Amino acid sequence: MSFKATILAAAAATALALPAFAGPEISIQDPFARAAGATAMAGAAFFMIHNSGDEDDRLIAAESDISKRVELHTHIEDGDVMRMVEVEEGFAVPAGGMHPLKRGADHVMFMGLNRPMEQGDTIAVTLIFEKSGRIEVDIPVDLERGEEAPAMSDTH
Ligand SMILES: [Cu+2]
Repeated sequence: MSFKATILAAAAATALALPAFAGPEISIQDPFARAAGATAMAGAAFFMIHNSGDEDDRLIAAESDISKRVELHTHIEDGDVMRMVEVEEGFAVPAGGMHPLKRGADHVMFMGLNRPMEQGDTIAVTLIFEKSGRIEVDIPVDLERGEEAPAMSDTH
């Protein structure tokens, strides 16, 4: 109840501060990346996408020199196993909303690593949005994070 009230108050304050703003307003929060395993040829990045604007947007691609390919992936249930698939249409971020990328769900996938992802490294990633265009993010490698998620996201 009070949490909701806080959000409404924050939204009202933003509207007052930016009366003329129109369009999506994207910010990336709490990013981290990890290798898919100790000797992995792949890795993934996770973060929260916020859209504080008044228009929907969509993450449609990502680029980085960490790997030969960078794809937008999600996990789907295939019988009793989880399988990763590329999401061609990308991830929608509604106006005034957010879209989480997290382990076992939507993520940015690095395939064919050009160098190992070491704890403490930072990976420069360009996120490409349908309307907001290119947004550069420095994503810290944190191999110890997110272990609460099912380990099956490490199996590919
Ligand atoms: Cu993946």
